[in-house]
Amino acid sequence: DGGSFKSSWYYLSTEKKSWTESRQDCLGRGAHLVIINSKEEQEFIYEWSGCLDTYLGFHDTNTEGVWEWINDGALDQSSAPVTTYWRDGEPNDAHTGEDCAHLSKKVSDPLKSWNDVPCTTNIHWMCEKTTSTL
Ligand code: 2F8
Ligand code: CA
Repeated sequence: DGGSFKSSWYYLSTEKKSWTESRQDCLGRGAHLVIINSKEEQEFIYEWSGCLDTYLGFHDTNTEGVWEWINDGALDQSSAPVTTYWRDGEPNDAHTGEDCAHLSKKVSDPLKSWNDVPCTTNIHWMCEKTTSTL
C-alpha cells in the first residue's frame, strides 16, 4: 500500500550483533528485522538510523545472488517489492562471501545506501512491527 511505514513501530539496537542474532533479537521482541516496502520507508529508515549502520531483513543466504526478504511472520513481508537501494558497486559478495544486507551511512544518497557484508559481521540492527503484528 506504500504507506505502511507510517503505522510501523521501529526499534534501533544499542548493541552490535551478527545478522542471525539480530534476526533472533527481533523475533524475541515480537518483531522482525526491517523490511523496506517503499521509497518513503527507505528514506524514513535512513534518517531514523542516525549515524549507525544497521542490518535489514534482506539476504541471499539461500541462493547466492538471489536476494530475498525474510519471512518472519508479518503480513506485508511476502508482498515486499523487489525495489532495492544498493550503494554503487553493491552487492559485490566481497571477501569470502557477503550474504546479508545492511543500511550503510557512509553514503550521500539515501536511495543508494545498502551494502552486503558477511552475515557474521557484528553491527547494529533495526526491528519493525507493522500494523498487522502490533
Ligand atoms: O565498499 C566496498 C566494500 O567495503 C568493505 O570491504 C572492504 C565492505 N566490507 C565490510 O563492511 C565487512 C564490503 O562489503 C564493501 O563491498
Ligand atoms: Ca559488499
